[in-house]
Amino acid sequence: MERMVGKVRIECVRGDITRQEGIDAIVNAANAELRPGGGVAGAIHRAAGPGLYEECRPLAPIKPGQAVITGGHRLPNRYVIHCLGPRYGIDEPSAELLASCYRNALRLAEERGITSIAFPAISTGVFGYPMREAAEVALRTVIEMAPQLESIRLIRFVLWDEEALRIHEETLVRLTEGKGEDSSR
Ligand code: AR6
Repeated sequence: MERMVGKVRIECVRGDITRQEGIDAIVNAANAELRPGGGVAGAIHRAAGPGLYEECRPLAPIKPGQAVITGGHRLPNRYVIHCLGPRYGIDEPSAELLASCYRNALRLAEERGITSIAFPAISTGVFGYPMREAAEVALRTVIEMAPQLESIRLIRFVLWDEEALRIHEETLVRLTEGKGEDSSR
């Protein structure tokens, strides 16, 4: 499903972040060292090939809430934006650090004139952030930033399972009620 916030389309889909053909930049739920690791990071580095880690190495380490940008290598996307999410209950304030990930990723994307970006649910795997709380922070942050965005016209959330998709859809509907025109499908 999708909603328009001003000129920006916000979509929630179920899928694999490494298979987002037609999207300029995908976002990595990275670790501080920008190493391959597991989950989203492992999948992205596997799909991108070893050149991605070569490019990442001099950019590490990064802090919770920070984001850095690299090329997409063998991915179908021109760029990867690597965000370090907070470990829930450890890196505090978690909600503020998680919001910073989304804000910093969108800022980097705007600097490059990117028009479309796909996010996974940062911090909701190994880092233990409850899905509903994370969805609230993520969607609220991108909805707040949408009116200021000049190049970005599509923000896609790529959710791994049905439950995560349902939570993001419900949250997106609730947070956009009464905002702009509806375009549910
Ligand atoms: N596409 C989309 N979403 C996915 C995919 C995929 N291919 N694979 C998993 N998810 P995680 P984090 C979902 O653990 O919590 C890594 O080892 C997953 O179900 O990848 O930020 C790094 O090296 C979950 O909802 O990221 C770090 O050390 C969400 O993506 C650490 O984990 C995020 O799960 C980062 O932990």
